[in-house]
Amino acid sequence: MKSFKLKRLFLVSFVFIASLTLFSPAAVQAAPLLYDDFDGTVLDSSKWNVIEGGESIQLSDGIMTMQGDPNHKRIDSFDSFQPSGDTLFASARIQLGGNYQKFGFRINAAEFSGPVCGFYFDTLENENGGTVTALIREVSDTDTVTEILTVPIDVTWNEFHTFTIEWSPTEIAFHVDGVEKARTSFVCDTPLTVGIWNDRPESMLTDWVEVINVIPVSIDIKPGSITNSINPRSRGVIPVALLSTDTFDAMMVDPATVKFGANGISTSPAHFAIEDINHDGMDDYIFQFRTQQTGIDCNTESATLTGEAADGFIEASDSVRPVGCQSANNGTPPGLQNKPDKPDPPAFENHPVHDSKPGKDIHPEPNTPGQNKIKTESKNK
Ligand SMILES: [Ca+2]
Ligand SMILES: [Ca+2]
Ligand SMILES: [Ca+2]
Repeated sequence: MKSFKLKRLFLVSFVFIASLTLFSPAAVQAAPLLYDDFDGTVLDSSKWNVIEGGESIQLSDGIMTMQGDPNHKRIDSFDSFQPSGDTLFASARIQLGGNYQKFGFRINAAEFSGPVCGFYFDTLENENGGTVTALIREVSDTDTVTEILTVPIDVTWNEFHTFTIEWSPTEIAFHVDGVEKARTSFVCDTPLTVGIWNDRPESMLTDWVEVINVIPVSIDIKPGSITNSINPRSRGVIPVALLSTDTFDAMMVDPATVKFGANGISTSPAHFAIEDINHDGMDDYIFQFRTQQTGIDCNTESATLTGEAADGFIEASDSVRPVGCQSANNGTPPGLQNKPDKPDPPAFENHPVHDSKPGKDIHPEPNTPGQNKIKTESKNK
């Protein structure tokens, strides 16, 4: 009898999950605005305009090498780009080998006259090598060059790194290997090309270049909690809601492309479900990510969700507050180590969810240790 009921429950659950799977949005592929993996034997002349030194540019095994002589070698994208509400991300996987090697939007703004801007990574001339500088330069009507940002960043040369420039309508940020290194408010409203430049005999190798458009979306880490306390040592999962709005339908996102994390690390969801999390009449996604795989540590202040939708890539961040990080013997009374978080609702335990690994049960992240302690203590008094 009991076994029959269990079997029936299992069957009902299976049908429900199967039907959810059937009605999940079809896999969508967001197309980059520019992508070149440098496969082939010659530079793709539909994507790149060789400004100087074309004879020094070679393609082999999926790598573009700029080498040869001390003259300028430079290619610019034929397309120019400009963020319009969304944010542009220009990335390249590059191996630097010498001074004066550059990647970015309108490399060397200084050589243009009139009001133009340029932002790029530049190895500059330096004595020691191994530093790339995040640069923003603006040239005025009177050809005056203003340096908006100059931030040296240590990198190892003769190794591949991923350099990314994040260009929103109001800010520019520089990332190396997924970690943000510099950010400043800066408005540049001219469409710009993406360029690669090598001005020295040392080789500069590029594995790929990509420019993508990212639609800003809204997420809620730990729905129901404002502080979003997370214990980085937890073996549980972190619930993250991807919310629909009047201008964005979360259902257009392919859940298979969603990732979440911090500090250059990200992970795919262990579970997901469709539910109107904020009760506004529009379906949202609720994802659960294994805490241990998110890269969130005791110094993390925010975490980011990324994914692909039908008409572009999505990205959103929300704050996190690491808890349970202080050692037990640091002199702080345990109850004062963490302010009590607003109690989280039992949330998603009662809702059917997709499970990428059937049979494995993952418990939602328990309340923070500080919170439990305070509750227990007040009960005992
Ligand atoms: Ca390649
Ligand atoms: Ca929250
Ligand atoms: Ca909703």
